[in-house]
Amino acid sequence: MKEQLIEQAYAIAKERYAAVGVDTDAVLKTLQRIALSLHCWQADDVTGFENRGGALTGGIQATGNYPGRARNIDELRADIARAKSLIPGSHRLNLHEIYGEFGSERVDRNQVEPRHFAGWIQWAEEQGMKLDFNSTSFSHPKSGDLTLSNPDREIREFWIEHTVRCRAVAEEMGKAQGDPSIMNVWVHDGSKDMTVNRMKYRELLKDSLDRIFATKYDHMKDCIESKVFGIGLESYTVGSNDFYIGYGASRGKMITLDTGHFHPTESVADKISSLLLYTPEVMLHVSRPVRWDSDHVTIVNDETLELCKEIVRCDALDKVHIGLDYFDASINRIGAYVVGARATQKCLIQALLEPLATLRRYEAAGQGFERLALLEEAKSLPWNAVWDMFCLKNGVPVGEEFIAEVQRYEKEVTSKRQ
Ligand code: RNT
Ligand code: ZN
Repeated sequence: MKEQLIEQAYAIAKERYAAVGVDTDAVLKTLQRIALSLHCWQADDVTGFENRGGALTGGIQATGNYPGRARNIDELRADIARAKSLIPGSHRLNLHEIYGEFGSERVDRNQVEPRHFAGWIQWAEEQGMKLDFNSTSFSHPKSGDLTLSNPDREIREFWIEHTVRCRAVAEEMGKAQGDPSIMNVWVHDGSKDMTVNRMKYRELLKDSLDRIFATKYDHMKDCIESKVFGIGLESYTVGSNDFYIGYGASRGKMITLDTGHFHPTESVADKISSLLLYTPEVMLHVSRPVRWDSDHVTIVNDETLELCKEIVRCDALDKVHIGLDYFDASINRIGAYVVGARATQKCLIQALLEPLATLRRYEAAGQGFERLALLEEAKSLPWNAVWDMFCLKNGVPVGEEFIAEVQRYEKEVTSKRQ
């Protein structure tokens, strides 16, 4: 009965969309091809497996202490697999260096090797997931306020070595999976109070990056992520937006746009078209800033919708890689994965269902009223019927049914963790 209802609703939606020149079957096929890169760090509040017992540093914070955090690799993998089973489509997994399989070995950041990720490579293959990667400069005794831009040569070399090794790990991942692993470099480097050395730290960061990227690889791609400020580093960020755009454009590197890393009224969606003219591809960290870079769970909101619409309007689905980046420790963590991933897909489906050809025809003819009217009408076209069909086709719970699944996993698994 339920299935029949979904099919009936889809048939009506299909006709309704056809009337505005949109092919819903084609949209379903396109959405099927869009892989989100799921961030591994939502399952354990960005803790990782180094067993240092240290706090999360580097200007980021996971607030809340909802019970059930993944405490080890097996739990993290089980949680990700569970979340994945409730998200339609095939997706990637984004690992941070601190999630390596170190066992009882004490492996410092400048000692990491591809072998520490062999287990992940194997697991990901079994799961049908491809891996992306991140160097980790936070939560370490040598993190301080400055890493790759540190004037202390020894500390700077330590982090250069770390990042160089991380690229070698990403290369191995890419080779094994027959598809480039995308490696993100985000460093928190900055200053709490005013600095009189803005240029000096940026010169050092530029030099470190040049050294890090000196090795050319064929199976990994680099991306670089800016931000406005970190907690405790409010006055100056070495890797600002301007810094990385200049660096990326001059070196042909991908820019990572984290939706929480800009001034609150700045449109991240508007950046896609400009970046794609000067940099080869774009990486996204889809998040939800609340008053600041708070990393709340992504939801369907105007910002995420506009972002997805821009990707489609720029015809850039193959050039924009969509990763998630949030960490809410105050609610069920598996549920947080599912809500954020599905919200991103709901925005994508609305973007794909936009009656773009007609809208562009209106615009070309200077018909501003008609363009505005259709944009408004498009908001209430039955996209949810197409979304339900997508879930049904993918064998995942339709609509709010996934809530019970998350609750069941909580009862059976995560609530038993101390
Ligand atoms: C921090 C950046 C960065 C991190 C992850 C854990 O502000 O957004 O991407 O969230 O690397
Ligand atoms: Zn980010």
